[in-house]
Amino acid sequence: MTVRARTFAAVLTSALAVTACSSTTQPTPVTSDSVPALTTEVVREYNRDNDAFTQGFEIDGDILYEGTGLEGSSFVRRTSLENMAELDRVDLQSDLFGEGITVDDDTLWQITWQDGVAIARDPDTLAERRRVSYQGEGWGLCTQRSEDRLVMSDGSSTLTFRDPASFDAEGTVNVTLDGEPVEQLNELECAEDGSIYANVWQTFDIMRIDPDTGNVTAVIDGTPLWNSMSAADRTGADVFNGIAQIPGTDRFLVTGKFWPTIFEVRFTETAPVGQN
Ligand SMILES: [Ca+2]
Repeated sequence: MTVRARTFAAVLTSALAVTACSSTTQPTPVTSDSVPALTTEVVREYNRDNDAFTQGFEIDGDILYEGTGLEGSSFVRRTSLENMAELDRVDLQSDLFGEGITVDDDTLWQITWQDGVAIARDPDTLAERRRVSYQGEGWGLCTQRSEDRLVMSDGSSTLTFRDPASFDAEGTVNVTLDGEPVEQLNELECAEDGSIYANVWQTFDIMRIDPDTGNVTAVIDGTPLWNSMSAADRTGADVFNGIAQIPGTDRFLVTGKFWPTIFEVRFTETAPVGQN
């Protein structure tokens, strides 16, 4: 595993071992008086194998697309939303570390962490069509159809807009909360309401972002999802990562790296009685 992959798991593993499931050493949720604090209302849970180091998570039609990471074990796959059965899987060449994925019409883009390579694939077969190169690191990726652009994160507070055909950079926006940069933006979701949702690496926070200003408009705390998993399910699980809006709904699928659970959630101001 890489340093990046190892850190969170080591922190949480040691925290859980020492404190016997105390939450005191878990990442502290970011709070702000200026934006709503949202939580996760769980609608449904899906169990699955914990073999996915989830980096990219997106739904197109009735297909859940997922890209995973780590050198030597990165893959991209298509899963049926109806029954969560895996339909197709293609491994990345072993020296590439997969990161975010997104589908723009007839192209699935898959980026890589430090390889500077973006791969364009056929979304129906996952077959590789071509590659382009880019500068810097690749973390998260999503498609803003209304703006005809891709949005990409690189581990900093900057989001880069890209042409969906050429992958050329067309501008950036700096993401801030109360005027302060929000670093380590990871997996992205371009939501139907125009917002961009972003996991923040090594936390249970999801930021809702206005892509025109970069302002965070809400902070979502996913800690209850982690706390709801059994100790066995947490074993080997890594950071919270992966957000995919279910088209036409206010619901999202969220998960984490090597998590054995996908949670179908709404982001709500307060969890209803009996939830979380
Ligand atoms: Ca996504």
